Amino acid sequence: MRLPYQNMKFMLSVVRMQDAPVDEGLEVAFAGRSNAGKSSGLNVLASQNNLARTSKTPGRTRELNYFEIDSQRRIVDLPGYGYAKVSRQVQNQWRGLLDDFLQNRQSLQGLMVFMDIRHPMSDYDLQLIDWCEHRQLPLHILLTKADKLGYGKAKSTLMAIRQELTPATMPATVQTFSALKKTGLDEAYETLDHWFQLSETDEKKSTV
Ligand SMILES: Nc1nc2c(ncn2[C@@H]2O[C@H](COP(=O)(O)OP(=O)(O)O)[C@@H](O)[C@H]2O)c(=O)[nH]1
Ligand SMILES: [Mg+2]
Repeated sequence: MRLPYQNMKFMLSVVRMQDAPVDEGLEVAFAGRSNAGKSSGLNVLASQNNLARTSKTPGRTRELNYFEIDSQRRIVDLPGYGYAKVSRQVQNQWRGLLDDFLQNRQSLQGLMVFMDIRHPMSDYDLQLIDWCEHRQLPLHILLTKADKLGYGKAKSTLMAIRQELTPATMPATVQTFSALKKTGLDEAYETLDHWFQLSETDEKKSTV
């Protein structure tokens, strides 16, 4: 367990930015295709089993889901994308919401992009990276479900993605992660602490 993330609470879901929490304080967005492992990642980072609904039925989420860490810090789970089962109209709605969010949200400190390590850098992922580049917003990629690959293959995928990020002009980092095996947690926390402006001394680790 790790403070302050274990204090995370669900705040609200919104389908329009007008309904989002006041654009103050510090916000970090979790993004990625449906089924990439965002909800599982969020649950593990918060040390809570049912904070974010994990689902074997992909593509359900059509809202921005807000989670509060403390009065100044929030995580927002962005709508997934990449499954063709929804209509073009619904896809356009998601796209409009994401555009609005990514272009205008002032409290946004960084984007964590979740990618299944077996299928990284989809078109959608590349668009998210472009958004970061455009806004000069820090990017951190979690290569999820690393337990699905052997060590060597996971490592070579990590190196290849790191190489692909070298031309980026914003801060851009990448790591391997497994919600199942709980690996890569410390690296993810370090990035979050940095974006949430939690200094070394504020950072409290619980041994419970
Ligand atoms: N093996 C493995 N499966 C995972 C891991 N993380 C998520 N999954 C599975 O991947 C599926 C999608 O996960 P979910 O967190 O709902 O993805 P989301 O759509 O991005 O929120 C679920 O069946 C999870 O159990 C992981 O680290 N390892
Ligand atoms: Mg989810």
